[in-house]
Formats: sequence, structure tokens, C-alpha cells
Amino acid sequence: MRSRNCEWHNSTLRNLAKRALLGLFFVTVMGWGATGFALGPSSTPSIFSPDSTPAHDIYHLSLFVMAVCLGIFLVVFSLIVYSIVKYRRKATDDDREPPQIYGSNQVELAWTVIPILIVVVLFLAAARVIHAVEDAEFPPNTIEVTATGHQFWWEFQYPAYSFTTANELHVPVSDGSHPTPTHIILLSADTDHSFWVPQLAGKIDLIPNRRNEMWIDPKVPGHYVGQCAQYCGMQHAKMLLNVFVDTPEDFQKWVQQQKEPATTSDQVAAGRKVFEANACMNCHTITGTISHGRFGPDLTHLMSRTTIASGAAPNTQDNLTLWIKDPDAIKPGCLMPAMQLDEQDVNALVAYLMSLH
Ligand code: HEC
Ligand SMILES: [Cu+2]
Repeated sequence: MRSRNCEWHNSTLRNLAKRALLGLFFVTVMGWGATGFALGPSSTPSIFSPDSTPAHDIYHLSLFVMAVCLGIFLVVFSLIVYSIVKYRRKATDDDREPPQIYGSNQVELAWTVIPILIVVVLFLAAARVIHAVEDAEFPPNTIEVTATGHQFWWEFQYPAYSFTTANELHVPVSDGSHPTPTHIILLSADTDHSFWVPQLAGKIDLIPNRRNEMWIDPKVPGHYVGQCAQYCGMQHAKMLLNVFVDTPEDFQKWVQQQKEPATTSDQVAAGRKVFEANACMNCHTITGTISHGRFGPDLTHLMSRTTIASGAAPNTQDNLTLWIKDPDAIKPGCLMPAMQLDEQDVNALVAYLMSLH
């Protein structure tokens, strides 16, 4: 009976040890893989290739925390392996119980004090980063953006320039000689969302009736991707974040374009009429027209965006047509209704939308 028990015990321990080794192997490989990503914008959002000060600080903190955890793991794991090997049952053992020892002041003090010290060190390291990120001072040329989370898209307002856009955030690059950080105020129109572009900053929630803030100062121009990181409803997973970090000249060009009212042309007057005669105008704004809805994305410069529906599909004629006929075909459960328009109206509408550069 007893030796059976021991065999069982031995094989379970062996299994556990195997699993722990496998686990360690995967964590190490993943760590290497992740740090191996090239620096600069990448299509794989990863905290291991930071490109902006807050993301850098968080990255270094996470390396430190991982190193401390790895140290703890190695010490504990070595002691376990040592005990398993040294004190395993030997053929020469008699069947008597080993001496039973209760309590040891030294050992108990050690395993209380050492973890407390480790926690204090981790706390101080984290507090330093929180202070550095949250209490940062901004230069006067800081770009101000208000980001509002909606089910299931992002609204971006640039109060200094008085325009609103959606889903694709443009910010200037902030290099060492001309720091131009972007300060983002985070609001929500409905439920909780979370703004997360891993290469640029930590995750901050957008909460109804609350004003949160964050900032980024991307060092390399390019396209950064992120994602709503707080379950906000059915289409939460299709609430992508596209951040375009522009050179100062490109950013100014983009701002000038966004400040313009929508272009009008007689060629697309039919489509505009359909837009204004239907509920489209109650949900969408097109500046310079009678459409002032705020429930859906601002469409004034729709064609300046590369995607529609918060990254759910590329912004093409086919996708716009499909979107108007049946938004659910692209984004099931989204809050834009299928308007049941006839073919002719849909085509006219798409022509109008495609003139909104
Ligand atoms: C009940 C309000 C409502 C009505 C009516 C409505 N929309 Fe929308 N629309 C939305 C919402 C909400 C979204 C965002 C959906 C998402 O991404 O989850 C949207 C998204 C869009 C988009 C994609 C914009 C982008 O940048 O992602 C286009 C284009 C669009 N609507 C056009 C129209 C047209 C044309 C009509 C009229 C036929 C219309 N909408 C009617 C609410 C509405
Ligand atoms: Cu969300």
C-alpha cells in the first residue's frame, strides 16, 4: 500500500517537474520572440517594441518585474528540484516516519521578510513609472485630442482646430529636437471602453461621466494599431484603433484638409439628397450641410480614412455599398441600421460618400 502511494507520488512529481520545465521553455521562447520584433511601427501590437515615452517606461518596468519573477522562480524551482532529488525515498530507507520538526524562527522570518522586501521594491519601481507618466509636464505646442468611445467606434475631436473625425487618429511625430506630445482626453458616450495602442502607451479606460487622460509622444512616423481593450458589447472585438504618426508637414496638411467643410459637387447632388432625405443625417455629421447627427462617425472627410467601421473593412466602393445595404454583413451587431434603400439610391449615396475627401 505504502510503496504504491510512493510510486504515485513520484510519477506525479515527475509530471509536475516536466510541466514546469515546459512552461519555463515557452515563456522564454515567447519572451525572445517578442523582444525580437523590429523597433518602429509594426502591424503586431506589442508592448515589447515601444515607440513613445510612456510605453518605454512601461516596457522597462515590465522587464524589471519579469527579471525579479524569473529570479524568484529559479530560486524556488532549484530548491524544489534539490529537495526532490536529495530526499527522495531510497531502497535503504526503513519504514519509519522521518523526524517531524515544527517551527523555525529563522526560516519563518526569512520567508516573511524577503517577500515583503520584494513587494516593496516592485511597488517603488511601479510608483516611479506612474509618477513619471501621470505627472508629466507638457510643452505649449502639445496637441490636444478628445477621444470618445462609442459602441463600436472612436470619435476624435481636435478642439484647437475645431474639427471632428473618427476611428483614425492622426498625431505629429515627436522627435528629440521638437517634442510635440499629444494629450488625449478620454470620454465615453455609452459604456466602458479602453484605449490601448501597446507601442504608444498603457491602457486607459473610457468611462461614462468621467474624464481620464493620457499622452503619447511617438518617436517614429508610421501606422500604429491598437484595440478597444475593455469588453463594451457585441462588436467590441471590431473596435480597432488606427494611429497615424505623421511628419510635422504631413500632419499640418492633414489638419488643413480636416478643417475644410465637405466638398460639394453637382455631380453627386442626387446622393446628397438621398442622404438628407433619410435618417442618415440624424446620425452623421457632414459639415457645411444640414447633417448634424452625432450618433455615428463624422463623415465630412470620410475618404481621408483608409478603413470604415473602426477598421472592420477597407474603405472601398464595394465595402461602402455593402455597408449601406447591410452593415451587419461587415460588422454584425453594430448600431447602424440597414436602411432598405433601393439600388439606385444606394449607388447615388455611395457616389456622394466617395466625393467626401
Ligand atoms: C441610427 C443611426 C444611424 C443611421 C440612421 C445611419 N448610420 Fe451610418 N453609422 C452609424 C453608426 C453607429 C456607425 C458606426 C458603426 C460602427 O463602426 O460600429 C455608422 C457608420 C457609418 C459609416 C462608416 C463610417 C466610418 O468612418 O467608419 C458610413 C459610411 C455610414 N455610416 C453611412 C451611413 C449612410 C449613408 C446612412 C443612411 C443610408 C447611415 N449611415 C445611416 C449610425 C447610423
Ligand atoms: Cu469598446
